[in-house]
Amino acid sequence: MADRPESAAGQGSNKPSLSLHVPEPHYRPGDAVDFNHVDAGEPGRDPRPDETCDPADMRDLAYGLVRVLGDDDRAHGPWDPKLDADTLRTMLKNMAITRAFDERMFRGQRQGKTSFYMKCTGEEATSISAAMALASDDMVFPSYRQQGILLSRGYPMIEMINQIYSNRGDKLKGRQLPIMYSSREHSFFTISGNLATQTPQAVGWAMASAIKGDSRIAATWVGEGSTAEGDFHAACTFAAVYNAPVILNVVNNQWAISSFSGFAGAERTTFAARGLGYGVAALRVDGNDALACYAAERWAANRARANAGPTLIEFFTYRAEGHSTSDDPSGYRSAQEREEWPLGDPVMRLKRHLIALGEWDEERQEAMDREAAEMVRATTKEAEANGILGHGLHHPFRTMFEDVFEELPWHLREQAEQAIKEREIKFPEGLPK
Ligand SMILES: Cc1ncc(C[n+]2csc(CCOP(=O)(O)OP(=O)(O)O)c2C)c(N)n1
Ligand SMILES: [Mg+2]
Repeated sequence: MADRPESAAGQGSNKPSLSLHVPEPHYRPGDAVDFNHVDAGEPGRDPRPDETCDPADMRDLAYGLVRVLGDDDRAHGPWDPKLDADTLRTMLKNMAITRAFDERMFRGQRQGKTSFYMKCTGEEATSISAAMALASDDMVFPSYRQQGILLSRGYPMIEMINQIYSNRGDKLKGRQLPIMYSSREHSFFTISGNLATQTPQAVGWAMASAIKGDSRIAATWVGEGSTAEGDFHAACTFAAVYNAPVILNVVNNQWAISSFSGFAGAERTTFAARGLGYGVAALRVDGNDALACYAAERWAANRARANAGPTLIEFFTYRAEGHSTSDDPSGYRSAQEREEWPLGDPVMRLKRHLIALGEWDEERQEAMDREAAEMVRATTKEAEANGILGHGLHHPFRTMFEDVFEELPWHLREQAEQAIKEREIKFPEGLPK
């Protein structure tokens, strides 16, 4: 205590001096990892209340863990969504395509074809299985790790790659960071780099849908770290007050770049429990269990459609890879975490479930993975014909200022003129190749 500054009360005071708690992750690089502190519970254990349940009557579900798939690869308990084999195979395929896409785009960044990429490895169920439980025209407000939703909704992969390469085919004309897609046709709201802004937007959209007497609901995805943003709390308040038909999905992958979830409050309570304080129904779900993710999202969608209110779902999962291509997790966390993580891999668990049902086998899995990789490879080649990021501007410079306002406001007109003048001064001989 010698290095502590003297308290305001001065030396000799017998009042206890105040101190703060600074969270520290369980493991750092090189540490041996055991996840004994994670209480995964038994699959099939948690009850499934009626969708119109009062949030106060389902409090325990904010502290439990809804799980369906057991170690025996069978579905257990009341949350089993009882999906047919075709739907399960489609889900598995969407996951395989997403994983193959992530692999290829990550490599593309390393090869200098784009500046940035973010994988969702290990978290595929939280977006793909969840989104499959929604109607295809329900409006989604994703963060940057839900590429699986677009791929599941049939958005053309080439459009995604064009956007990542900011090339001639990029519908967003190179004005967004790579991976920040947007598709009105697929009810996929433009991704924003400003964390958590999508949460009040989703609630507002859901409120507007209800005001118009529409039947479409909204769902948003936000990382656990981002729930520390004020926007998330404004979203919860509005959702609760107006009983908005919205689902707030919190993807707790336990890391926010190099900050572990403790900095967003994970040491104190669960992320699902945040909902209870607002009077919002809350579920805590095994995010690596595709069936549980589907079942929870469907429960919340049914609730919203019945005008029974919003739901906050915490998907408990693990970010298996780095935050992005700009990150190196070996600098701040133990490499053993990924291997020791007790809830496994969502793709492998779903695969084994289908095999246990007699509806799948290793040969078909291998063929599907090969096909997915080949499809991504061919589409990448096709997109590369439109150019790659490193090869200069693919859209005229002035387009940077267009398409947001119907008429360019005066301050942007001034900015545009200034920017063009600066470029003329910098490159009097014309732009470099
Ligand atoms: C308002 C704001 N603050 C900080 C950042 C920088 N930033 C980008 S991603 C990120 C981590 C977010 O972690 P989390 O919400 O857990 O999502 P995850 O990346 O784990 O999916 C941070 C701090 C930002 N983009 N916006
Ligand atoms: Mg996170």
